[in-house]
Amino acid sequence: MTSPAAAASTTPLVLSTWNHGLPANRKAIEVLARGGSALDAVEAGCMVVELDCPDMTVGLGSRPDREGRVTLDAAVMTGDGRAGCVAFVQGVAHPVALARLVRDRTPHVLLVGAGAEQFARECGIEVRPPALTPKAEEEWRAWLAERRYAPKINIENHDTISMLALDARGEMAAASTTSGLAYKMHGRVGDSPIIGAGIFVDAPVGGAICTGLGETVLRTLGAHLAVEAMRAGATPQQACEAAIERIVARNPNPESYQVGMLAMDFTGRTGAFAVQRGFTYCLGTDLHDAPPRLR
Ligand code: SD4
Repeated sequence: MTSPAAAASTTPLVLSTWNHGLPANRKAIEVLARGGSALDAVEAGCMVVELDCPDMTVGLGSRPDREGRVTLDAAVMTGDGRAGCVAFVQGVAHPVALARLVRDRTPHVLLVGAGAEQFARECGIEVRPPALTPKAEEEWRAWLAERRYAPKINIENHDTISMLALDARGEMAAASTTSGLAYKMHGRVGDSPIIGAGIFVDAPVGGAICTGLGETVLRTLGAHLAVEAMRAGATPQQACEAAIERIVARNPNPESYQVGMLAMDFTGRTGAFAVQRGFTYCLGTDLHDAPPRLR
């Protein structure tokens, strides 16, 4: 079932996860104001955080996995269903740009590891040797002393940048880029680079993006759940709530994890919901707290 074709909004709109969504949104708004596409906007916005992420959860400055390697995941998708994703990539400063090249230049959707790095080199993108920032190295060595793996909610581990934008042509795009979870197993990939899990967009319905403990979202294809709820007539807010409800139903002990969900439809309505308190998101240049499922 497709929702009745309400007129697509042509007022540019940008929605993104966490506090670092603010600089990302500012960049995306600039791109849209110059006539750039929604895809250009989310790519440029994510790149800002890839270069400078004070939370050390996006880009090459991130905390590493338990072997001391920073491995990165990213994805882009447009409303026409075209998508590109990279996972388990090392040494690439802008995985979101590489994901876009997968979408634009290959017949594939997802490239991983050494193959994705080889594709980066073929596109003229530098692949740097493995390295940690001094701060990441110091924290990792301190972690090694105990080797206790306990993801913490809202801090340390959970600060992917995911973005949704609607442009003046009424087109929508989503993107996400992350280092995943700090001290994860080597080879672990989360929801962010998986279409339907971390991001999903489908014209003329809308899009959804997630952040948080990726395993809970992978088990339920969270972003796809929210978009399908909108297709069935839910508002973006109702869609986020329905998707979070399903995630909680399928993943026990919700007090032990966080998932934040954002959605937007083609008329420009938005929604936000999270498992727990503490999920901040940015709509345009405003920072908000998402309502939580657990009060
Ligand atoms: C992951 N969902 O790899 C990502 C992490 C995240 O905010 O969203 N952090 O599981």
